[in-house]
Amino acid sequence: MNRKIFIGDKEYFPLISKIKYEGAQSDNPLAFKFYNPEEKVGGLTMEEHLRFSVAYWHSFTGAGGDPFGGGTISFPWDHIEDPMRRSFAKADGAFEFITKLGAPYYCFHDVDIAPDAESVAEYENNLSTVVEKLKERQAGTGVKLLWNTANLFSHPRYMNGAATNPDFRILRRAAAQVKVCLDIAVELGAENHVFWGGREGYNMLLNTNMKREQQHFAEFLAKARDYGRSIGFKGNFLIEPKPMEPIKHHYDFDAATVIGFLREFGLESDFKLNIEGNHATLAGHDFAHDLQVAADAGMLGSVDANRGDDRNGWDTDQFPTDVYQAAQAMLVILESGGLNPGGLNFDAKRRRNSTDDEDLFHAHIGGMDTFALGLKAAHKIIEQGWLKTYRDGRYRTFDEGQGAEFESGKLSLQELYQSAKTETGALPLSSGHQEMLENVINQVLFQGA
Ligand code: XUL
Ligand code: CO
Repeated sequence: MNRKIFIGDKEYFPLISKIKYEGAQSDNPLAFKFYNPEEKVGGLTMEEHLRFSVAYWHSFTGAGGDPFGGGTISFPWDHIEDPMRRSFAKADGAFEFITKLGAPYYCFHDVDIAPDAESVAEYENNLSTVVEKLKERQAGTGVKLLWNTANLFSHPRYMNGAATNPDFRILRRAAAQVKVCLDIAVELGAENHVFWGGREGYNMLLNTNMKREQQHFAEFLAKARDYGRSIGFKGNFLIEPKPMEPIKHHYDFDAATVIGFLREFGLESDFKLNIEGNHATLAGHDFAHDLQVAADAGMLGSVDANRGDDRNGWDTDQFPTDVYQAAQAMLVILESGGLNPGGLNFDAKRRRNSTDDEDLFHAHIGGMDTFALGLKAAHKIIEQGWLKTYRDGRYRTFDEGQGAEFESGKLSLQELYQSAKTETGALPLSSGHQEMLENVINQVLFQGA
């Protein structure tokens, strides 16, 4: 058996071969226990449902630095001094990893794939050179681009924001970056394009004209939309909500805030949401809550699949391992019709003490197995139908009589008052049966145990 996967002229992860599905009984840590890409769940295979994506920044660029210490993780291309040659090697290593893992998609920021530069011309030149390479690698491996995005938050020039910067010259520089990134999206066939407003917001209100900044933000997004459509970008534009970090208050606070913003500025038909688990929890919501808010508005575009730590309020970007959370997330996703053309992007990083190459594989294998279990559980719950029947039943008083009249707008407050007045005695208390539902979810998850 030839276990080598050479993407370029060198194998970067020679100790690891293609990750296979071996089933729940396997004791091989480098095998899937639950994610079987070809297995059908309902009408689609797991691969088609889950549409996994690897994040270039965490997996091939982030070395594990934190505010208290530098990087701990080394990559096989670190020793290459020339930045362009290093980017090429990184691309080869990335495609080798993604191919060995068997993820169908990847995502990147502009400056993850190529060296940044002060001048737009040099920046564009660096990117387009690496993009040629990525295009070849996509064609050679079949790995596709789920989304790309412009990093409008790392460079010092963006310290006061990009599209919401009080200095027009910074906004204009950010616009140039987005223009280049949209050209790349078309060139590489990206299925979505993400905007994460990492520094779009404020650190203090005293120096901020919030209204003006938000108008600028909307205008910036509208012009990006117009340009993208004019060059033939057909995918979804996605806004990724996050309440805070790196700055005190982000304008894209959570799903509900972003939906209100998009509707206020007439952007709701081109923009959808990219919901990230750890961003939802940072905003004080369950992951499933923000997914549901987006889904209810018809704006659930894609998902950054990760989790935080229950006992702190940081964006720890951990790989998802919690099957309860994954099952609840998949329930919302399946009920809303699935993710396509979005996907499940692992915006997640291994811990900085997970320093072996193998750890990068373990992290992704765990995330993929977790969502495979979540998918199966959610599908079973939907197939059994009891949850929907139960949930619908709670609203049965709105299905007929005055409840139905109220729903269709036919009852005035005066009529509600008159009718309520005819009631005598205490109204019934209807149980929400919370523990019963929790018990049935356990039963679905562990039926085979
Ligand atoms: C940061 C974050 C970003 C976006 C893309 O918290 O989630 O990586 O996903 O810019
Ligand atoms: Co993210």
